[in-house]
Amino acid sequence: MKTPVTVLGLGAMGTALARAFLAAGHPTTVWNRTPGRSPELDSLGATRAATTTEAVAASPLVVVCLLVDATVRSTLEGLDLTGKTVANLTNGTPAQDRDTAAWAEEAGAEYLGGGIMAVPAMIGGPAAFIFYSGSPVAFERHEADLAAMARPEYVGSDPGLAALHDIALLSGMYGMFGGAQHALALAASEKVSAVRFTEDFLLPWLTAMLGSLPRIAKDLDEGPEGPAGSNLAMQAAAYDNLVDTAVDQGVDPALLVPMGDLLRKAAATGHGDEDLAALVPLLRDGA
Ligand code: FVH
Repeated sequence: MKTPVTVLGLGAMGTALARAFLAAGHPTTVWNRTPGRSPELDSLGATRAATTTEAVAASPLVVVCLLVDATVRSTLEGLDLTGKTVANLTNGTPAQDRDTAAWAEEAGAEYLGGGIMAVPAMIGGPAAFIFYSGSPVAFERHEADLAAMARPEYVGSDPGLAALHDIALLSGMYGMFGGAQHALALAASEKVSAVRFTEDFLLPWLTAMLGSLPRIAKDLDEGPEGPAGSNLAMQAAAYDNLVDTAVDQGVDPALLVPMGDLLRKAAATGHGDEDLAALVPLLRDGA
């Protein structure tokens, strides 16, 4: 028999997680603040708990997927978590996860912080993965159970590390989408078809540029291998044209400006002949 699991929170993501557990044959108890949400789970075999006490009592593994960290704390407040593994997949900061871990352990639980790298439709599919950090014992005990939702990636015993990985990837994603949205606004300023621009040019270009990420990472870990192919002094000089074009076309340059400032700072502080990897230490400690 598969491990019984409880899912607290039946928003879009919690519902997808509960569905995945049911599909994998786990006895699944669900609870949501607003009763009756996601009625399709009933016909799939979920057991609805009327209270959080009932929900937590039903399973050794309690997966929490609520709106924000404060919601998690108010939902779990006062519950006896003795002997439970709490896998908190709610988006939060590393500091919030460390605090919530200490608090949950005080209430008797073993705690795993989590970061879901998927949208609901991807849950249970091959591209989805979830970062975990915190109790190594709890992770080892439940790794196979957690795999029903998405590939589990354990990143360390510090409960804040999963959130750090999650937030780092989301930061990269928003930078990427911000850049793409700016490009689309420029294209739209001359009534260029968004579909053609995206499919024929933007996507292939961004895909090709993403191919340089491993080289940037290697430069960071091991130091630059050779002279920069696209030095930062050149990039800083050319970057003014990006901002000027945005202004000329009536597009808000707000998303572009900080990168220009950083490139100029790099050039002004002796990194002009280096490659993009040199921006990472500048961002981290201004060096
Ligand atoms: N959906 C996504 O694409 C992303 C993918 C990556 C991970 N995130 C994070 O997952 C958490 C839940 O997100 P969600 O998509 O399920 O969000 P909603 O559909 O808006 O559902 C929110 C649930 O939270 C419950 N809730 C809100 N406030 C309270 C409260 N004060 N007390 C108890 N529960 C609360 C809400 O309940 P109800 O409104 O139905 O009563 C939903 O169950 C989130 O951290 C994402 O960042 C999703």
